[in-house]
Amino acid sequence: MRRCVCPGSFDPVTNGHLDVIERAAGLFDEVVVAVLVNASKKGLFEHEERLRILGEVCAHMGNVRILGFQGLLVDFAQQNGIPVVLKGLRAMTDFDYELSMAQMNHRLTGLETFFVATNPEYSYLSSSLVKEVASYGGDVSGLVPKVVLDRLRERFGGESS
Ligand code: COD
Repeated sequence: MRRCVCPGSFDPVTNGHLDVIERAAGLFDEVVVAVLVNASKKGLFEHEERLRILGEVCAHMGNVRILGFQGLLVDFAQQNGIPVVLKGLRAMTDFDYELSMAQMNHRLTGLETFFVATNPEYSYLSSSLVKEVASYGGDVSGLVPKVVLDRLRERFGGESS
């Protein structure tokens, strides 16, 4: 069985993340979306809520599982028998950091990293920009799933409906 992991913070999940997960689901038999528990950084959304939202927005993909993880990604991948990380690459600004992580992960356990080029529609999109715009009441519709839009509206109000 061909398996890959799509890791991230997903705070919150955006349509850019979903595009990558959907493409991964078309390429692999099973996709594990691994949601980082970052003890040192408090997210806007609690870890449990990020898991729940991802479960909801990925429910139409029968071969996608959502799991939390902490510690090193290579350890999580090894424990779950996953040989490949699949990531989206947005721009040259992503490249240096993603390349060094891919090389370090390969050195640690042989974990391979595959990249898919971001959909141009989402190439500027990040969770942090979504949070910033929504926090000032800006409109992020079309950039995040409806369930995230609703949560942002509850949190910040504004036009994110
Ligand atoms: N278009 C396409 N892809 C996108 C987009 C977009 N608009 N936005 C995000 N993505 C993809 C990218 O592949 C990105 O890597 C991934 O989604 C996750 O994005 P975020 O922002 O949710 O998550 P990050 O960047 O905070 O996640 C970083 C990891 C959790 C993957 C990383 O820190 C990690 O592996 N941590 C575990 C500890 C570890 O092993 N450290 C050593 C690494 S060598």
